[in-house]
Amino acid sequence: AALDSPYERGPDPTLASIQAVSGPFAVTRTVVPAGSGTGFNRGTLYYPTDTSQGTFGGVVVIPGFTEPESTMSWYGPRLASQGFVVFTLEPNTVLDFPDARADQMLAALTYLTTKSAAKDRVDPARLSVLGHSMGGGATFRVAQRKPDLKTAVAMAPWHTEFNWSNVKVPMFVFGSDNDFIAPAGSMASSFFTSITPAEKAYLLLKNQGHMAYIFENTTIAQYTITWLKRFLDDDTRYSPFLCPAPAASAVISQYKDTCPV
Ligand code: 9J3
Repeated sequence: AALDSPYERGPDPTLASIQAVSGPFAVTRTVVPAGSGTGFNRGTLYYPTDTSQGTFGGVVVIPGFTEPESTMSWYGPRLASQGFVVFTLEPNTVLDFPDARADQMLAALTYLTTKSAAKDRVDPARLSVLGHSMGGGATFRVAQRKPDLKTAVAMAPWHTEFNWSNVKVPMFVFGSDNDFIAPAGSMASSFFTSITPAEKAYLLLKNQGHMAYIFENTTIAQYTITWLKRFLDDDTRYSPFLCPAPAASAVISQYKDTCPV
């Protein structure tokens, strides 16, 4: 197909390709030891080995309260194999609150684009963040503090602030219908309602709890990949997988959007 976006990467998507455990790109994994940069702890880079298609969008990933990096490791190969440079982080301490995690993600974005082993493979103008729980709260803070982010993905976000009306970054927000730690009604849904980008979407997982996001899950992967493709790569080949919005199903309790995306 003709390239509608200069940032399109990989073949035309199908439902099978966005649900697949691995995408079309072979992936390299590189450990980033503590002390590699300032403002964050340590982490792991996952990036496509293919250097023939230009740069890729970059995504910094952080887990939630008490969770080590490993709880979010599954996003590394899953996203990178679709054509993204992914940097999963170990928080400075697993007890850090959301705003401390936001500081770490911002520092990690700078490291990723200026010093990391993937710095020549990532486009510094196309960056995103993704986080679970307190990492999801951190994701809202990063979107607020870095309005030139192309997009951000928050999963069962937890924060003590509820009004994010000055966030203009297109965000995808996940909630879980059985979350008693960061209840979706008061957190994910409220935060989602408050943000004011032109485009945003909210997916309430059905029969899932707070920890759903630390386990490999087709629905979570599918919508994360599709949203990142659409907003980090400006790849409208993925729009039909977002709009019209998916109906409620065995895995989706509710979906809210601003279609057309
Ligand atoms: O990151 C999270 O799982 C936040 C939920 C939490 O345990 O908050 C308690 C202060």
